[in-house]
Amino acid sequence: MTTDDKTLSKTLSYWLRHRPDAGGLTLDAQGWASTDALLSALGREHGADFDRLLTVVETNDKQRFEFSPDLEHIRARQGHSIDVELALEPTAPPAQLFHGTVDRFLDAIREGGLKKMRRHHVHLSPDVATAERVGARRGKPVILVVDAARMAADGHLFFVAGNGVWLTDAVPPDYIAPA
Ligand code: HQG
Repeated sequence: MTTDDKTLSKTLSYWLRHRPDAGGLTLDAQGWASTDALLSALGREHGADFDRLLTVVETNDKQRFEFSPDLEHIRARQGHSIDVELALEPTAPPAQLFHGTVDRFLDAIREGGLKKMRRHHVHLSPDVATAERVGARRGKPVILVVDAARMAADGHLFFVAGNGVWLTDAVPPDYIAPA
């Protein structure tokens, strides 16, 4: 991604996950915005057209966004702070999932488990390398292993976003171990 594409991607994240009003957009209950409305806003603020948008969506390092099959709507695949219902089906998770965090949160996580904080779900990674990248956004990454199989057996629901990020409501401390 060029720096410009990165800026565009950050704008998309901001509008489609957190502040659609900042781009003059409205999202439907499943988080979809009109591609045309988005293009108008992007044209105004970034001089970007449909080809640019398509490139940014397709080459996005974490496949954060998706188009509807007819390309008329676009949404963020996960990571919202506003109220959207992604309509994901509960899915059986792999035996283990991983969470990348940093040292300063460990006491609170040991005490209260993983919480969704400002997002709609706790975000978990399918592999250690991905969890390391997530944790590294905040400092030296610390990897936690989540016993997803036992959680699922105990009735906790898991969802997987189209880009492979696993989502769950909360992870109680008992299911968390250091890597
Ligand atoms: C921590 C990015 C204290 C948690 C990434 C994390 C991911 C606690 C932070 C996605 C806690 C929340 C999500 C507790 C959790 N006490 N701290 N009880 N429970 N935390 O950003 O997982 O680039 O909401 O460890 O790549 O870091 O946006 O979650 O450090 O996929 O597409 O509280 O966001 O993707 O931070 O990242 P976040 P996350 P995008």
